[in-house]
Amino acid sequence: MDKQQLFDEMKTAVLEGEIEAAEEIARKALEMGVPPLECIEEGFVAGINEVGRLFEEGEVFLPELVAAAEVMKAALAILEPELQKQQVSRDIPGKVVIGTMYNDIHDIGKDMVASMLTAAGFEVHNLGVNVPCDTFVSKVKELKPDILGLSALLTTTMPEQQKVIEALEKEGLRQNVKVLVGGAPVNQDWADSIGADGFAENAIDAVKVARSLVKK
Ligand code: B12
Repeated sequence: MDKQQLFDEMKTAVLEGEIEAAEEIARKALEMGVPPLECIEEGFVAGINEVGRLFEEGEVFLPELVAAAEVMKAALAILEPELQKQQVSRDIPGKVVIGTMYNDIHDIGKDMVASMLTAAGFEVHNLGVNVPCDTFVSKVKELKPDILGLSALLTTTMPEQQKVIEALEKEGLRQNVKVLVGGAPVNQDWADSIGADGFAENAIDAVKVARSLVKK
């Protein structure tokens, strides 16, 4: 079986909500020496993006979306430890606090960012999902991170990113921390308009941007 066939099977497993098939193919890919990041990006993420497209077009519904997300999580549970093993670096470039905005429960992408940052050596504190603005602020006070990562997957939760930035300003904490925003509906224009310090489109770019933010 070649790599493309493996990736196609991963995509199919996500589309069909097949957890066991996904786990099996993820393990097989690792045994064959396929880099875990390639499996995530070319196989599983491709699958979930396709599910998102079908959902938008009204061809699949919430239960399928939930099933696809569960498959994705099961596959990531196998692939991410390998990713971290392969990429661990010794220096600690900085401390990151990351979470998904209030009223938003999407965490697959945010956890990938957290995982890639951990793999790149950052000390990462993952606050989870549905994080209220006050919690972000109090964690910045308590943990004094170099970077605060804010993830929004819904257009309705993007304004929460702005709210957190404003709250940090109000508390006199804004100068102490770089704010990095992301999530599918977020873009550079939005990041600029709310006064964020950085935006990244995916987990790989997130590491690049995070590195450049801690250098500044
Ligand atoms: C899986 C999924 C779900 C799962 C989430 C499971 C989970 N544990 O995360 C479930 C089924 C629970 C779900 C629920 C809902 N969902 Co949903 N979901 C998706 C779907 C298909 C995929 C999201 C995903 O995981 N993508 C894969 C990851 C790898 O990509 P990602 O999240 O974009 O993350 C990458 C980047 O954005 C970036 N990134 C992410 N976070 C951060 C943070 C930082 C700091 C940085 C730098 C970068 C970064 O890096 C990541 C890795 O590369 C998307 C469609 C899509 N294609 O986005 C819809 C989607 C986001 N959902 C949508 C909707 C509408 C909903 C619901 C409201 C549905 C409903 N009627 O109930 C609920 C919302 C519940 C809530 N309050 O949050 C809409 C949002 C529309 C909009 N404009 O707001 C979408 C776009 C589907 C659609 N096309 O209509 N969903």
